Amino acid sequence: NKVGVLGVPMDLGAGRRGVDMGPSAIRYAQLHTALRQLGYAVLDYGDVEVPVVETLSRKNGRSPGGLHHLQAIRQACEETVQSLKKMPEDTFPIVLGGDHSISMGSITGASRGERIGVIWVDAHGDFNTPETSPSGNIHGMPLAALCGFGDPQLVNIGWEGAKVRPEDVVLIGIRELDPGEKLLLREAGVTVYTMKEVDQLGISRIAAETIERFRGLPKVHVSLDADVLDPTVAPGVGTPVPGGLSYREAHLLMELLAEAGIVTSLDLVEVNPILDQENRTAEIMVELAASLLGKQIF
Ligand code: DIR
Ligand code: MN
Ligand code: MN
Ligand code: MN
Repeated sequence: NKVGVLGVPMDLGAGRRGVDMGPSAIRYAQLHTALRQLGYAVLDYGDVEVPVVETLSRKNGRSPGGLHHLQAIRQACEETVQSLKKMPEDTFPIVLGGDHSISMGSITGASRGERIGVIWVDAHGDFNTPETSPSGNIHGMPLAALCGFGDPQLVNIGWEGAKVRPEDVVLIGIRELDPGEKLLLREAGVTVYTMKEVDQLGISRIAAETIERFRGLPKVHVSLDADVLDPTVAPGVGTPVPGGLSYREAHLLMELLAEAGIVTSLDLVEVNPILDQENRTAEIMVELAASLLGKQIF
């Protein structure tokens, strides 16, 4: 019953500053205490080194297909893979972002080269390639890169090639997709539960279908983007989109996944303390992590 915490104070993949403070905010919201109360031995592995944006050359010259801060992000993700290797096999890794580009490192590292199912809980698909991205921001691309689409420098983080099969991906809470990203998701055959499906089917049915799909896989990763929550619940995010998961829907999803006992690693990403109200968003992320790791009301 061991948890390993690793911070990746990265904001180079996002369009706004501030998510680099996410790991501090989440630790300040007492992640360690919450998990220890559940009986886990929690070991903190510190933070991966991420360069300060002011030390980097301006935007790496974004031209059509250009990506902001590609080299620095790639390097930090490589280091994330290495840090996760240092955690013992029986440790459940929790990686604290940072913007969502860190998941190229966390999921690669957490997979340890085995087949891994990914539950991507987000307002956005993060399935852009340099060609489909309207922004050039890499936090809109990590899931595509993990599936083998996009810039080879992102696809080949850790080792060469795709880390995740598109049929082993489930997106939940989606409500904003770019046009090219939408086409690529369809072509790749990724399962997408938009907010329409959340409203129509309910989160418990979605959880059941996801559990059914992933049961039997050696690894299952939950990548939780704070902006999946409704902005009234989680205001501390850089790209808020109205109409998100309620507080209870998010908890119920985590509680049902915990009950199934299938999840082997977790990211908590895109918490922006500058835009937050008294660290509420980080606190909710800690509560959701506790639910995913077995906290029960009764
Ligand atoms: C948009 C925003 N799809 C982009 N993505 C965000 O820039 O690619 N992802 N905010 O979390
Ligand atoms: Mn995201
Ligand atoms: Mn998002
Ligand atoms: Mn984002």
